[in-house]
Amino acid sequence: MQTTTRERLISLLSDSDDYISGQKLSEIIGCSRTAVWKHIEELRKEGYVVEAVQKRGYRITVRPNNLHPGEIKNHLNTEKIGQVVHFENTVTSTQEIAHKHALNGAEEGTIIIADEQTVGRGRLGRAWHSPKGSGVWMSIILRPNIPPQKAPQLTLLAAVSVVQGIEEVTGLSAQIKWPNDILIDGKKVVGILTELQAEADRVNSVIIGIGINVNTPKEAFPKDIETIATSLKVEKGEEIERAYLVRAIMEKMEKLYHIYLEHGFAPIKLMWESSAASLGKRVRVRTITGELYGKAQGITEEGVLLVEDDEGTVHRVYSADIEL
Ligand code: BT5
Repeated sequence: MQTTTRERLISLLSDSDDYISGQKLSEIIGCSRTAVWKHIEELRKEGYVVEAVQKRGYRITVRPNNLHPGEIKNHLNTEKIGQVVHFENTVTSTQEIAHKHALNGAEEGTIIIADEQTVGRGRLGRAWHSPKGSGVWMSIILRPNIPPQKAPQLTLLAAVSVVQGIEEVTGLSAQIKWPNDILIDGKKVVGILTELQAEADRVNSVIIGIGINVNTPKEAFPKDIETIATSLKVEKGEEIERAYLVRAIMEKMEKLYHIYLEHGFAPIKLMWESSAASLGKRVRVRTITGELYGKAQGITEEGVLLVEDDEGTVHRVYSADIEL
C-alpha cells in the first residue's frame, strides 16, 4: 500500500519516546532533510506540537484530534479496510465522493472521510447533521461477490463493527436498532447508510456510509434532533480521539468481513442479535406504504426484520423506521 512521506513521519515520530534526528528521518523515509523540515512545519500549522531539540532531533508531544490519513493508518492492523484513506476537510457528502471513486475502480477497503459534510444524507433523502470537527463522517467501499438482495446484511455487519469499535475505545455499550441506527441510552449516536452499485444479479460495490457523533457538545445539536440524538462525548463525559475510533472500527470490520466471506451471514447474525435493541419488544413500524404494530421477532438470514402483528401474522419488513 502506498504511504506518503507525511504518514511515515507521523508514524515514526509517534512510535518513538525519544527524539529522532532530521538526518535519521530523511534516511529512513528516503527524502531530503529540507523535505522533512517542510513536512514538520506543515504538521505544526495543523496543531501538532513537534518538539525540536538541538543535536537530538524531533518528537511529537501533542497531536490534534484530527482525521488525517497518517493518524488513521498509524498502527492500523488491517490488510484492506482503511489502507487507502481519502481525507477532505469539507465535502457535500462522503457517499457522493465514494460513488465516484468506486466507479473509477477504487480498491476494496478504500475509505473517504471528511471533517465536515455540507449535504450529509440519511435514508429516503433525509438530511444528516455533520458539523465540522466533532464527528466521524465516512464511507467505506467494499466489493463482495454477492447478489444485490444480500447487501442489507452488510449494513448489519457494519453496525456490529461500530458497536464493537465504540466499546473498545470508550467502554460504552451501544445497542443496534434495526436496520441502521446505533443508540446509547435510547438516543441515536450513529447512523448507517448503505448504497449499491450493482447489476441485476451481482454487486459491483457496496458503499457503507457511517456517521458518528463523537465530540458533539449537547447544546450543539439542532432543535429538530436535540431530544433524539447524543454523542460519545456526552455519554462518556470526555473527549474521544476520532482517529483512534476509526482505526478500531476498521479493524473490527475487517475481522467480521472475513468471517462473512468465509462462513456467510449466520455468525454475524448472532453477534447482531446480541446487540439488538428491538428484538422481542413491541414496535411501531413505519414504511413508505403504511404503519404496523407488533412484536419484533428477529431477523432472517437475509437481514429482513420479522414482525408479528396482534393477529399473529408475521410480516417481513425490508425497509422501515422503527419506534420502540
Ligand atoms: C441514517 O439515516 O441514519 C443514515 C446516516 C448516514 C450518515 C453518513 S455520514 C457519512 C455518509 N455520508 C453521508 O452523506 N451519509 C453517510 P436515517 O435512518 O434516514 O436517519 C436520518 C434521521 O436521523 C434524520 O431525519 C434526523 O431525524 C436524524 N439525524 C440527522 N442527523 C443526525 C445526527 N447527527 N445524529 C443523530 N440523528 C440525526
